[in-house]
Amino acid sequence: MGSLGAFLFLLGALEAVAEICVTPRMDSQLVVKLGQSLLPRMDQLSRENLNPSIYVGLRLSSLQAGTKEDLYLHSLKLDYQRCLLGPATSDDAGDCQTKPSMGQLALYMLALRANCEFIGGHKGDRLVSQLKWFLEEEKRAIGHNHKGHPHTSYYQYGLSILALCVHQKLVHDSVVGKLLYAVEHDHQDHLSVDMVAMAGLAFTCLERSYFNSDLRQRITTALGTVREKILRAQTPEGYFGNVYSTPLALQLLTSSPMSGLGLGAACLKAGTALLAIVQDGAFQNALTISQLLPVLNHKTYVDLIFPDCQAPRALLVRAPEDLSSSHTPEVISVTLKVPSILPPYTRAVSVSAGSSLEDVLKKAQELGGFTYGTQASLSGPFLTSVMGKLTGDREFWQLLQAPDTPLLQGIADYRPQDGETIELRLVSW
Ligand code: B12
Repeated sequence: MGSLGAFLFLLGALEAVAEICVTPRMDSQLVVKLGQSLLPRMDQLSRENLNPSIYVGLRLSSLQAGTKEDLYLHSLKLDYQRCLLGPATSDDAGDCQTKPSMGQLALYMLALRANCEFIGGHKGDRLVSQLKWFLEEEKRAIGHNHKGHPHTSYYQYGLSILALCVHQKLVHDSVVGKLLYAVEHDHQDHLSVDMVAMAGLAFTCLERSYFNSDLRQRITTALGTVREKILRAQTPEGYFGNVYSTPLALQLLTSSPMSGLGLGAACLKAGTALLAIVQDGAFQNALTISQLLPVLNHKTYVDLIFPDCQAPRALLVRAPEDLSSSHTPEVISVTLKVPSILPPYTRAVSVSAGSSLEDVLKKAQELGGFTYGTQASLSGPFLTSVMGKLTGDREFWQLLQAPDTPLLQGIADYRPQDGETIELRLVSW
């Protein structure tokens, strides 16, 4: 081969590499730190705190929590089976007031698969039937003309199809068809990056498993659309959507077999931005960490079709406690604003530096003239009501940094700075 030939060959090879979605390797100590932050969460085995996403994230990571991990799965099994299958006796009612949702059941099924179990037997079959029934209900809510919306979201819809798929359970074409339609007709990008990424992961599983063969062409095309939407949503910093949707977006881009133009460079940029912000401590929330850990181990939820339960994983040990002396905390002032009510509410609240937004809300409530309510979720406490005002259908209390910047974290994780104004705004989604 002449030197020109060699050059062209090299160019071709480089181009081929550039088309694969690879992310830079993260410092293993940083990965361990992320894993360690999940350990205290795994000691909390009450109904409200159990989180199947943590188990899935850990099993697809390069880390393990030893017997704690086994106990966690055991607790998940007891809890989910009791709450979903148990008789609704008065004994149970106290603990199971909130039954797992469709998406939570789907995550539980992913957790079982992450332990290389196939759901089966009488109890397992009932759980599968429940998930299929949930999906049928959602399909009905969307309606035959696609004018309606799922009661939950297309995120949970996709997650549920994915969970059934990795357990090799067939889902009716008409159910998959609703998700395909949503992706195909999302011309104004109403679906968030998280939602399209989850839909894409479900489609990838169906495609790889040769399921829904009559829809094969539409599934392949929709996967192309998903990839394009995600690439188009890349921010100048490199994130796909925002920092917290980037892990799922990368899961999708690394799992889909076909590569698009510029994919390699886009993934490299996203991966580099992600590593830098992880280093800065942006990932504190257990759910977001659980979605990130597989990416750092070059794994995705689609790998749950054939999980590798023998893969070596490093044993996590608890991090030594931080004994740095605590000096008298500085007091900061945060202004809380609720314009969506009558009369509008505004008040400056004093809290110690480093307090969470939830601490600010608590303090405002103690001071009087302000009330709020929350509901536990896998992401932490979700703000459900302000001044007694509950949200209507497809409404939520949005958290913003005034004047108009939506927060990227919930009330328990966000820590306002001195002089900041936080607005709680009732909006439709
Ligand atoms: C759908 C969705 C919503 C919907 C939920 C309503 C519905 N009917 O589904 C709406 C639009 C209301 C919403 C609101 C918010 N969301 Co949201 N949401 C999601 C999404 C796409 C899926 C959640 C889900 O269904 N999970 C699966 C089920 C099985 O888990 P679950 O715990 O049972 O689900 C419930 C909770 O997730 C809760 N919820 C939804 N978002 C958030 C955010 C926080 C912080 C909390 C505590 C709870 C919560 O609603 C779900 C349905 O009940 C995730 C994406 C992701 N990657 O996880 C983002 C996500 C969880 N949301 C996020 C954020 C930031 C918010 C807001 C704080 C935005 C804001 N500035 O106001 C608000 C919450 C404000 C509040 N009132 O407390 C971030 C959280 C990042 C983080 N650091 O933790 C994510 C990861 C999206 C992102 N990429 O930024 N969200």
